[in-house]
Parts: sequence; structure tokens; C-alpha cells
Amino acid sequence: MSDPRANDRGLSRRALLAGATGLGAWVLLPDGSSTAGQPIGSRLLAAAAPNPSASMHLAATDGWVCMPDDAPKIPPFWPDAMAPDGANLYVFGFRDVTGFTDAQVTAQRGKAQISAPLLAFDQETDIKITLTNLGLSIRPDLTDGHTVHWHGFRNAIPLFDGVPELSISVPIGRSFTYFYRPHDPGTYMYHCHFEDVEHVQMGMTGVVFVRPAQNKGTATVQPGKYVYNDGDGSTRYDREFAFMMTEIWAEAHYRDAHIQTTDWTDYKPTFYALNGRSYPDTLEPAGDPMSDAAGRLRYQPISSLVTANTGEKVLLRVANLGYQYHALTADGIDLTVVGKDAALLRSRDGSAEFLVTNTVVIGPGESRDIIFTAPDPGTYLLYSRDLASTTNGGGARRGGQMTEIRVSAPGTLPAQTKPNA
Ligand SMILES: [Cu+2]
Repeated sequence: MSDPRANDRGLSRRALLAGATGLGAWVLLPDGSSTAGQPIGSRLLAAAAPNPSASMHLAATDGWVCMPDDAPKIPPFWPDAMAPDGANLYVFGFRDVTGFTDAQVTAQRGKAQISAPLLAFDQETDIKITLTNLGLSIRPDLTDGHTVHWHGFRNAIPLFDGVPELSISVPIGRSFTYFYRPHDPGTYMYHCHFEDVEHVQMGMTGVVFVRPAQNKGTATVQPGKYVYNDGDGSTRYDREFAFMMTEIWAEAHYRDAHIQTTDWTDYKPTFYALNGRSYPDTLEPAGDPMSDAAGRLRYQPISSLVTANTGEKVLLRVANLGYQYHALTADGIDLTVVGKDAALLRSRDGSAEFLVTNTVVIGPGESRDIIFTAPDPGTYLLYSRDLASTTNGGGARRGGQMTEIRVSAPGTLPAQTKPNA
């Protein structure tokens, strides 16, 4: 395996030029102009100098996770008898291996997680994401590549868009560094785009969002937490929680593990998930994929429990990378949709077009930014309206895309330091 840090350093001007020139004679610059007729890269990189930077390292591989054990069995598909103790479903996925040594990265082969790591960046940050393809431990015969596709993101350079037909995919044992400079705040999602119907279903999906420059404060807005550059503070919030909504078709996962093919037109999900977990697992605290003591949700590390103090503004960043529509509802709580598909809901004359509702419909590949004011102390359900998506495999107990909003008296919880916590 190549050294991902070397690869990171290797995103030199020359490498960038080689990549860009290989794909066409000009590129569109972030300011809307193009480099036609100019030496490619000179303006692009000169402009990068003053921006803050962020870099991270993701690994792509396969692994095993644990869906709720009391769901009706579907022999031989689920639970999968080949699964190691404490697991029951085969998946593909990403892991955050930022700062790991080569040996540590390689050791994560066969230890994928769902959903993918939650990514958050500030607007106008120069971002490098190195992807290492560790291969599939259970299917060494499958020589699939993997990519990172930042869905809905306007990429200046197709090379970094992660659509293998239009740029490249990362072969097994190799690393590639993607570069982004986000100009548009909002909630996005990312996924592998290689054999995407299969790899997305297998678990290679995660939420990525961009915080607005307005958070630093402007002439009209105090420094704080905002969803967008609204100019008037109307998207301010106190706490944020991101949800990746997906469906899991256990039969297809079994067939991938057991060297069989799937007819995707037979699609019939078994589990419905928030951040890779089905209720009541959604309520459990965050897991740690590196900890042997983390228990059965070790490789489904993202909690979906919403907590707040009465009166606080709570932001829900919801993305859907399933293949079906979902409708999220919270009984007795007004939900204000302030953003859709990483765009502030605002009319041409600048007036707000926020939608106040108690049910938010989200299509596949779409995202919503939803703010509500935490009501009186108590526990409130947040769930998908469709009955099938609030069971586990059609079982009698409540399950699927359901979680709780637990509200405490004012001043009880300290300020939130990271999303979904
Ligand atoms: Cu993939």
C-alpha cells in the first residue's frame, strides 16, 4: 500500500496540473471565470494561499455490523451465519483513519463502519481528503475500486468529483487525495460512486456539511452558530444533529458476502436506519470503532439521540441516501425547514420562505435543514411517518427510523461541543 501521507504531500502543483490537463484544456474557477488560454493551475493555486486548510484520511473496506437481534429471521439471509460473534449483517463502508500509521490503516481492512464518519468543514477551507482502498476481506475476488463523491457539491474540477466514469476510482492498495474548497454552506452527503447502486446500499454513505462564514460575525450578525449566511441571524441554532437516512436490504448484503448477484429491481428493504442504526439502537451513545469494549454497535458509531434544554434552537441536518422517500415527523413540535439541498430557503426579494410543518418529506439524494425550539422538558419521538420504516424487518416491536428528542429544564445540559452529542 502506498503511504497516504506521501500521497498527501504528493498533491503537488505538478500532480494537480497533470490531473487537470488530462481532463480538458480548461477548468472553471470558483469565481466563475475560466482558465482558458492560461497556464492551468497558476491562478487556482495562487488563490489557495490565504485559506485555512483541513486534511483527513478515510479508508474504504468491508465489514460486519449488528442490526437489532429481535427482528424476524429471514433464513439464510439474515442473520448471516458467516458473521462474526456479535454481528449479523455484511457491509461496505468508510472509516476515519486520520493520523493513523500505515500499519494501523492496513489493520482496518474488514472493519468498515456505517454510516460513514460525519464530516464538518468551514466555508472557504482548503480541504484534502485522502481515500485509501483497503480491499474487501470477505470478497478478495471483487476487485472493485472506491471513490468519494460529495453529492450536490459544485466541484471546480471533475477529477475530484468521484464519479468513476468521468474521473478516476481508487484501486485496491492505492490512495488518492481529493481537494475541495466549499463556497456554499449547507448540508450535503457523500458516498462511494463505484458500482454505486451496490456500494451505496452496502453502506458507503455519510453526511458532510459546511458551516457558513457568517459564524465569525458580520456587520449585521453576531458571531455564533448559523446554518447559512442569512444576513439576519434567522438560521441561528444552539445544538445540531445530523441524520443519514438509509434502507438496508438484508438479502442483497447476504448475496454480496456469499458470492451471489442481486437483481436490484427486487428491492425490498429489511431495515430502515438513522446513521446506520435502527431504533432502539438509535438512542445509544456514540460508539468507538477502535475500542474492543465498544460492544455490538462498535461499527455503527453515530448516535441519533437528540438532547436539548427547553427553549434552545435545535438544528436537524437530514440527508437521505436510501432509494425511497422518507417523511420525518415530530409529534407536537413545529419544525421549521430553513434549507433544502444545501440552499437557504429565500425568495428573490430576500424574504424568508421557511416552511413550518410537523412532517418533512425528503427524497433520495436530498437534504433538509430543520430548526425547532425545544419544548417543555420531556421525551418526544422523532420518526419516519411510513409504518414499514418504523419496524425492524416487519417485526411487532417499534424500530427503524425512529429516535427520541429528550428535553431538559433550561440550563441543565452544558453547551454542545460537537454534532450528535
Ligand atoms: Cu465503493
